[in-house]
Amino acid sequence: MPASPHFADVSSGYLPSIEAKLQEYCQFDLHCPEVLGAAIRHSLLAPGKRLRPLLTLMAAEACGSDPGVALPAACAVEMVHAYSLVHDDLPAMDDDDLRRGRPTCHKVYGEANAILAGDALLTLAFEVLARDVSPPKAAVRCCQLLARGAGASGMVGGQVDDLEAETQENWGASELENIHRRKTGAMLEVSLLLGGTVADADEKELAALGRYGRSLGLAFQVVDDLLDHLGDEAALGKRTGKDTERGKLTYPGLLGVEASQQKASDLVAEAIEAAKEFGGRAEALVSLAQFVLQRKR
Ligand code: GRG
Repeated sequence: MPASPHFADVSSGYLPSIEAKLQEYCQFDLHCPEVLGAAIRHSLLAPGKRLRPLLTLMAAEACGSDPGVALPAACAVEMVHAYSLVHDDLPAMDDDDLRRGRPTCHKVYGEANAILAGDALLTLAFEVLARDVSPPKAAVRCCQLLARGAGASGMVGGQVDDLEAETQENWGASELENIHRRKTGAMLEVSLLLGGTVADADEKELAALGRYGRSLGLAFQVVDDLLDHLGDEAALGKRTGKDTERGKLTYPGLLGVEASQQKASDLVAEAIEAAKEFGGRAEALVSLAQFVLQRKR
């Protein structure tokens, strides 16, 4: 597959509007306690890659819409993602000190405030969708899709099984795939479906976005496991090697490094194939898929 030197250029066309809108949504009125606003801003405005909001804008564009129309939905997805990272870093879960190159939310603001900042980010996402997506029918559909992707049968359920996997010695490749399709993949897929929904995509387009998202979501996780295994903490902005330390089920652990790299490459090729449905309008989605394979953070 050809290299993707252009992803930085491609994404720079979308990122400033995402950052500006996230900033705008962090201007709370006087009813928000100062420490809560600070904890939310610490987590949401930290330098993440913004892959999920990028997917939302790029999906809307692939379906023929102005990507700007998808900004509220894109920010809502990033809010849910930020909440999941804050909660995942807590001592009761992954117990991490570093995230996005900064001290984790609970390290700076304490555990109770970190839990509450996560709760507030999750609820803010649905406020944004309900208020800022139009027409109302699209807003309702976006709320439903995001709730399903983030909830018990999606990200939260995947996280529960991921924690459970630490004590299940006979779980293998199919259990691992099942975990990651929900824990990580569901949110990546829903990011695309929200973009398609605000662009009023037809069934065929939504199905192609779903195929792209499912393949990309799993590829993203295989690469995430590889990055944790091969470990460059400075580039990643978080601790590495933790999965192996805890005896977690991972792709390099199960398949080895080379077969995992091949699996990620095959999945990205599948995603790119699905994006062909959109012809030239999916150039950005193709570039993002190549970036996922080559990313170092
Ligand atoms: C706590 C309900 C709950 C769920 C947590 C998303 C998640 C589920 C846990 C995060 C732990 C983790 C490192 C998962 C691997 C894949 C992943 C989601 C990585 C972080 O996403 P990136 O790389 O991060 O897109 P940035 O910081 O760039 O946004």
